[in-house]
Amino acid sequence: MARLIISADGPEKFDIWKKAFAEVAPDLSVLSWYASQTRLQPSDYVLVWSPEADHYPALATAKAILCTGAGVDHLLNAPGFPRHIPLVRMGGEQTGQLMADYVTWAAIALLRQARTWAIQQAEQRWACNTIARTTDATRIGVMGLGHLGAYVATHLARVGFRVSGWKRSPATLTGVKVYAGQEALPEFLETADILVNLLPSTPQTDGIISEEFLKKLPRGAGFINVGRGRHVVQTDLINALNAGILCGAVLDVVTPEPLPATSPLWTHPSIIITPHVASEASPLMQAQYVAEAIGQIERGEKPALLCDPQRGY
Ligand code: OXD
Repeated sequence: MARLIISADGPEKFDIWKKAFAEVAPDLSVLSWYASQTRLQPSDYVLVWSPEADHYPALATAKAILCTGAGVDHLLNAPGFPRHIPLVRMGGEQTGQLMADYVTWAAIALLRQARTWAIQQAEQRWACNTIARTTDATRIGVMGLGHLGAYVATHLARVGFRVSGWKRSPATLTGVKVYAGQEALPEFLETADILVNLLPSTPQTDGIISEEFLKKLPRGAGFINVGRGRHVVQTDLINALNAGILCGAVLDVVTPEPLPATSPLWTHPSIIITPHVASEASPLMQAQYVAEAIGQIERGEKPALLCDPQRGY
């Protein structure tokens, strides 16, 4: 029987995880990382989010590490993290659906300038900002067409947006015009009334969203960040909003997290902030995904979201 040691979310959440795994994978033996009797064996799987550095030597003896995050940059970039151990990112149907729902909400919030309504409500002020911008007349560009990006882009196309996507290598996606490679990036940006960032965080992509970059979008475009805060040069984003280069931004990820109370992002009249909550699937759905990935590894198959440490995601 395969064993899964849970370190994710600390000792307090272990019972929730245990119950979820008991429901979807009763054959899996589930133990807490924090129980004094738990000793990691080389055939063990470990579920983590952001383990302490002093966990790394033990993690280096696991059969595979599974992460509750869709992004694993925080692990791959951490000095001493055992990059040689197979590492699987979070995925699954519900993770994709939640992200697609979030981005749809954020895009419509940008179209209708929902931030203005929230400000007016806080001030108890009735002022009509009727804006006749519709989904079918809006071009939305999804940057990063990995597991989540592809899910989001096809969903937005079903909702009625005019959708394009950008990735490093060519691909086909139903209802989505795909731009591939560095040379196609300017054209992709020129045609995005709303830009959605879903790139992985790597040394090549960190800081990519600068004022210069945002100027390549149609003037007054909207921006949604569900990738990483590190992708964005924060002062450039604020400058772009203040200069009308962007009409608004919805940020689920920022740097640092949690965002300090002193950050100007909190109070900017064109920014909506959410606390990195776009796509966290329920423990049951995450458990199901993890159990499936473990099953695949046990059968000698390769899980679809197995990381390539060289690539960085
Ligand atoms: C992430 C996540 O990796 O929320 O950002 O899953």
